Amino acid sequence: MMKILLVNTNTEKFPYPIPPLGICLIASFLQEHYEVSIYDGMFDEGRNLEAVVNSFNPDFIGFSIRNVDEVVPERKTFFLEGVYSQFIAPVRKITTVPLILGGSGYTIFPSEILEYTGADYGIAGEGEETLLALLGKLGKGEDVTGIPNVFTRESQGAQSLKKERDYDKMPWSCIDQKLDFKPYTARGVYSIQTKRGCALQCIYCSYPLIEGKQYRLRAPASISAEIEEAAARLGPEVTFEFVDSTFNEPRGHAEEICRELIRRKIKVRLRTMGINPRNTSRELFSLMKEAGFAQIDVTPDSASPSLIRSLRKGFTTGDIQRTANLIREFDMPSMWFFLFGGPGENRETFDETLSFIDNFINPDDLVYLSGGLRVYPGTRLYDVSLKEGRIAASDLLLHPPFFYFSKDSPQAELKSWIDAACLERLNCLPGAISNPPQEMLREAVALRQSEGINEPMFRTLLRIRKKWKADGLL
Ligand code: B12
Repeated sequence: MMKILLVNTNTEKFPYPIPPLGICLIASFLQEHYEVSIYDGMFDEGRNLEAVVNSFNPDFIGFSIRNVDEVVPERKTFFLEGVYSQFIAPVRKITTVPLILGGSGYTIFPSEILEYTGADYGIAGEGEETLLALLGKLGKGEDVTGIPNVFTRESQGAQSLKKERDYDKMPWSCIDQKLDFKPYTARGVYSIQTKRGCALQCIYCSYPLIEGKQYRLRAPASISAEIEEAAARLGPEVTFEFVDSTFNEPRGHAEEICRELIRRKIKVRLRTMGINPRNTSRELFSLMKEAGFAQIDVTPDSASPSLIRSLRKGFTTGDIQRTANLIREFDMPSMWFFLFGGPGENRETFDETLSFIDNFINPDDLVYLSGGLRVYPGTRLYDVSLKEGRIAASDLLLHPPFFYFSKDSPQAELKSWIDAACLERLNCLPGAISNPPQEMLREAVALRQSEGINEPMFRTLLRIRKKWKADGLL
């Protein structure tokens, strides 16, 4: 059997270390045909990679590239520098076997990243079947040009993020059995996907480019069975996190998953990002609460009617108001995310969103306010930026990233609006502030231990922030 080594190049520990779901799914899929080994760079950060390559002696090496930058205009981190210097360059020095790239970050800039790293091949989009096809051809010494979604330094296969195969038939990731999962359990997240694809049309978003526009759903029974088995292995401390772009799309799927978890009486802690206001209902929140959701992220971006339209969010102000009311009714701890500066943003639209925050959002919930939209090739915002002369067709956009700010909400001004809004509202933070002060974190940890508090960390931090304010410490 030929051998492939899959390398997780993500070393980012913020907001917590993310287990490499993508390569674990690929490993499960390939293991029938290849001897697969995973090198997880999250904690080892490349130190033992050369030794692993020398002892495993693979025929192929795949690198998963997830993050390119932080998507924060104020911060200039370029993750690819580390991906290259800690992982790809040292491996390139000691072996001539084909180096193959893939991952969500890679998929946004396939030719550019291939060029930057000097790797041999890249796969845009989901990796399972395409990698199997590529390895098959490489193993037989056949020509690989023309395989859909495969990039070489000279050519690119027709890009088609279409349905690869019924996603439901894919094997499970079993992440905790594929790598040393212990370090991940400190913050305790087992990542799980309930579908692939995003049919929403938000003008700046890369998700449909990465996953395709067509939903491919996993059966709720299979999702619940995976959670049940993993929970039995990992114990009650582990949180299961849904990593779908939007958990409650298409309507009905999230509800079915919750029903299945409830039916099986699985007692686990769940969280999800990407609750879209469009399909929320009393039934959804009631089921989520009963199934064990301890925390959700809500990502409306704006509450201004004209911005919601300009960003093509696909929901109405009525939808977000209903969502906020339901969140309060069910006391579902939530982190809200707003993104200012899109086409048409001005002081008035900014204030419309602020007044929604003041009137509807639970003050015990955390609200992030960010400014500037990262422009990705292939998005509608890319076309707008080109048309407005903000970027040129020759701009690479990989690095440095370009952020769009409307002409009536320029970067410096928007930052001052956001900073002022956050000073007045204790539950609001600028998106650029990623870490709470160390002292606040220490106090939160101590409080949680002494009082046996089990709420989401952000709620404890908010309580301490309010106490500090009352004590004149802020
Ligand atoms: C869920 C998610 C999060 C969650 C993660 C929760 C969790 N438990 O995992 C949270 C909210 C915490 C988060 C945080 C961040 N995220 Co995020 N996140 C995502 C999201 C929506 C899904 C990722 C995912 O798990 N997909 C499911 C798995 C199965 O897919 P996958 O890993 O991509 O793998 C498939 C393919 O890519 C491919 N593949 C993967 N590896 C390989 C390797 C080879 C060799 C091959 C051939 C193929 C291949 O095959 C796999 C299976 O089909 C993506 C957007 C998206 N739709 O992809 C953004 C995304 C990855 N995030 C992004 C960013 C920037 C971040 C942050 C840096 C943001 C920040 N400022 O905080 C942090 C970094 C966190 C960290 N420690 O790494 C960007 C990265 C692009 C960029 N500009 O850098 C993305 C693409 C969103 C975007 N803005 O466009 N994120």
